[in-house]
Amino acid sequence: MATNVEPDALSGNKGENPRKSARLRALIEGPEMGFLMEAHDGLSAKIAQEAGFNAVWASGLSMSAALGVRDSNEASWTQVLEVLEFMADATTIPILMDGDTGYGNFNNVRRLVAKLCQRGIAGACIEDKLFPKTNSFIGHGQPLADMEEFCGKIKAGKDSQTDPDFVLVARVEALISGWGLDEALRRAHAYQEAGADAVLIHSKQTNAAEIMSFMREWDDSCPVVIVPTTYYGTPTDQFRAAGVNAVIWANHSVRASISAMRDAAKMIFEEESVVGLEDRIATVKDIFHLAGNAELKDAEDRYLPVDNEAPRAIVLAATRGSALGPLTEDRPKCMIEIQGQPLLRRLTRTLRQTGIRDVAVVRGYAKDAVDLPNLTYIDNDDYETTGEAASLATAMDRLTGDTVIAYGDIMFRRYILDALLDVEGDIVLAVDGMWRERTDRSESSGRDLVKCSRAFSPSFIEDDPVLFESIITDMKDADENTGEWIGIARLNARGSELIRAELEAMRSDGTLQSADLATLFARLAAGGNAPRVHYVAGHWLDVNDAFDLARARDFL
Ligand code: SPV
Ligand code: MG
Repeated sequence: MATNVEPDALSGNKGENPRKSARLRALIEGPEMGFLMEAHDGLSAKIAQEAGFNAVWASGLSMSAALGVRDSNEASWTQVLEVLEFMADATTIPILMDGDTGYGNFNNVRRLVAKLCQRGIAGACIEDKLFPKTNSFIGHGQPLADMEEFCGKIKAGKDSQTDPDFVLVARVEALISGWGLDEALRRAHAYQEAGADAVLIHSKQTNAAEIMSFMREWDDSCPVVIVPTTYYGTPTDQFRAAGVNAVIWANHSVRASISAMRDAAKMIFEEESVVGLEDRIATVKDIFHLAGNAELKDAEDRYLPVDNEAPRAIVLAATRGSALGPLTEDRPKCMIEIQGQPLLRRLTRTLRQTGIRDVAVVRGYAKDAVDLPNLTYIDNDDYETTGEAASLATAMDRLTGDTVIAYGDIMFRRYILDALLDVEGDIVLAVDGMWRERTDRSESSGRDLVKCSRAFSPSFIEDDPVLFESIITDMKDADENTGEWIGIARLNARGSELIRAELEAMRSDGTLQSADLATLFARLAAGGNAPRVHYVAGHWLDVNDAFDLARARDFL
């Protein structure tokens, strides 16, 4: 990889200016006290950025914990590098890496710094202890590195950076190891003179007294960074007043996640259910949002070849379904869950199983509640005053080539669509020849009943095409040639063209607004372009009321 390439270009965040390293430098050197939030993987780094932080602390303790190992260099530096790369790809804010002791001597630091620059990591912090390191909060009086040897590491690191703004922070452990303030100051000065861009003065006291003493004595020859993990009770304004340049919240993300994961696992284990948990944890949709799935969908549209052979689908889902009462107060009926999954998801899955990838949904009532991923949405904002034909007209641009039109409130066995796709004809409608059995029981009686050129019989063989003739508007006209259109139509390129033309004609003569689709088909039939009928015998349903909902559950 070339040096100084912004790795987050991979996730679409191209050409951030100024570079991350320059932004980290400004955060540490600037007049305001800056903050860095701990992260330990791509997700926690994103969450730190989402919260508003301008920089990430890639904590050794937290990355180790997240990998299930100890903060004792048990994860190799290249394994840590891999974690850092995910974090950098996932965010646009700079990352200061916890480089522990530099993973060896000056030579290891050279290679580490060069690699970090290559991967777009803005800076590293190395500490004056011995490899393999031990976390500063463990034990007492850990041995310190020889000061001269550590200065050599700093020089080697600075000489190896290929990014001019890369920030090398030297961490002074003298206070933690019990060497006292004078040794801490002596080392801090030596490290600054060796080329460190900032010093991190660490303390494990439960109050900020020794940090404040250090700040009083410090001559400001380079910025100072602190980590108030144990002296968290001190208000940050006191650090500001003392001249601290940056504060690291070093492990709070991993600690928060440990508590949350523990609670969730315990509850699920004990209750053998997630019911009590569901409302308290992030949704799966939130995961998609954090992962940037919308960007991937856009990229698919830009880069994946369009399969012109595969039919597309338009799902009409603008109506509320008021007969379902409170169930459709905050969502249209297509989003009502049938055994845990919205009707629309079940429908789109059936469409996809037959090879239809490109699915557009016309929304209207409570449109924000219709938000399943990987669908294209078209809005009919006049849904209250318009009907199905007007909804379809909002998707006019997509009425090209092979297209399936479906109501958003239906469920059907997949074979029905498979067969429909195979029937020849410009416009083919799936019509239930056994409609009487249905309408005897359902309140939807009489809706979408159509007169066909021949009657259905169970032993029916579609040799001669059956054609759509007219709509039944009065039940007394129903006879043996009557069937119920189930709400699925298949068009080929010519069929799409015919429908487009008819919709335009309806727009011109003022009938578009209130017409339903059966009226559209009747107009086509009257004009000599009768849709073909493909008879089915049940194995589908639509959801209009509570009775239908019960049937839908049985249907599964
Ligand atoms: C880390 O976060 O890994 C640190 C800070 O090095 S501390 O744990 O306080 O040493
Ligand atoms: Mg550490």
